[in-house]
Amino acid sequence: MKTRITEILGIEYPIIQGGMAWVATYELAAAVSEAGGLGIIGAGGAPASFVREQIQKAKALTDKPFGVNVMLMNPEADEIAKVIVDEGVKVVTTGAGNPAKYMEMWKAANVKVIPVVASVALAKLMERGGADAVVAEGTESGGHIGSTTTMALVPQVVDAVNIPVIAAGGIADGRGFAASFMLGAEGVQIGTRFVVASECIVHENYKAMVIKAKDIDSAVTGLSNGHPVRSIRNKMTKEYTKLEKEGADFMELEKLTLGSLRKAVVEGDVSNGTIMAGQIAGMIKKEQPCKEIIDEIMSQGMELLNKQF
Ligand code: TUI
Repeated sequence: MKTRITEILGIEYPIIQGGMAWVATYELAAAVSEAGGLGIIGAGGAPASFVREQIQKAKALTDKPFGVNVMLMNPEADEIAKVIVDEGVKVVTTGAGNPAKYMEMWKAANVKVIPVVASVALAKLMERGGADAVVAEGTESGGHIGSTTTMALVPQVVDAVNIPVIAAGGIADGRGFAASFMLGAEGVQIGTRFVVASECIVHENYKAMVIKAKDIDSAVTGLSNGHPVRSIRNKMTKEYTKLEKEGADFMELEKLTLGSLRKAVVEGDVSNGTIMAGQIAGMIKKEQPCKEIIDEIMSQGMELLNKQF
């Protein structure tokens, strides 16, 4: 399958793995790239030195292109932006902010820049700033989210920009893949399904929570401070919501979330930790290798796209 996305990125299938903080390590990124998609290392809130090591370890596992996601609220985002250039990373995605101040440096180094956006306005701004593509991410996604659904956001972004659009949010199988293309996307970004990939290093308790989750089991915290985050409902989200109602200050809440994501991913503490996952978790039933996930999505997706009604 050839789209502007496979061409620009030099990949076999237009499937990009979400750059999930703590979850998307070099093991997962390398496995997705080896399987023909685009693996992404999620820099999340990590220090620049850690991100450099992750990049070097991914290079040791794959010769195929992979990317790095820069979470723009990371206090070391400036340094990480430079590490990406230094290490010759081919693709960068960004989240939770506007990457305009890094665009010139990345473009000069021939890094493909794909900002993740949750609105038409930011998509247009990014196109004007020289982005190679955008990920239009709907509110179905896990983690930091916007408010518009994938179904409504993707066609509006497709109409607003000339660069290729990658759909994200609520996509986990061939049906979501085919639907995205019907909306005008030229690629998909998939996060939650890769959380349960065999190569994903999250704690088995985290994977079990994603597999166990039903359609209505996610909660959105942080709406009151303008930084909404979707995760699976548990003791942590209930406590966070209570603190929010009591008027806790933003930085206090932010620290709580970032620290608790690590708690769930690394320690497997799924009651005090944050289990970031999208609404599609309810459909994900088992752990599988990345190659199997990608092959399944592609064969089901292509069959649907070729179907005559
Ligand atoms: O970034 C994401 N998803 C994320 S980042 C993350 S790490 C984190 N953990 C705890 C609290 C906060 C962050 C977990 N998941 N997705 C892409 C995305 N970007 N969704 C929404 C946005 C976004 C939001 C506001 C992009 C830009 C924006 O403002 C633009 C501006 O002009 O500042």
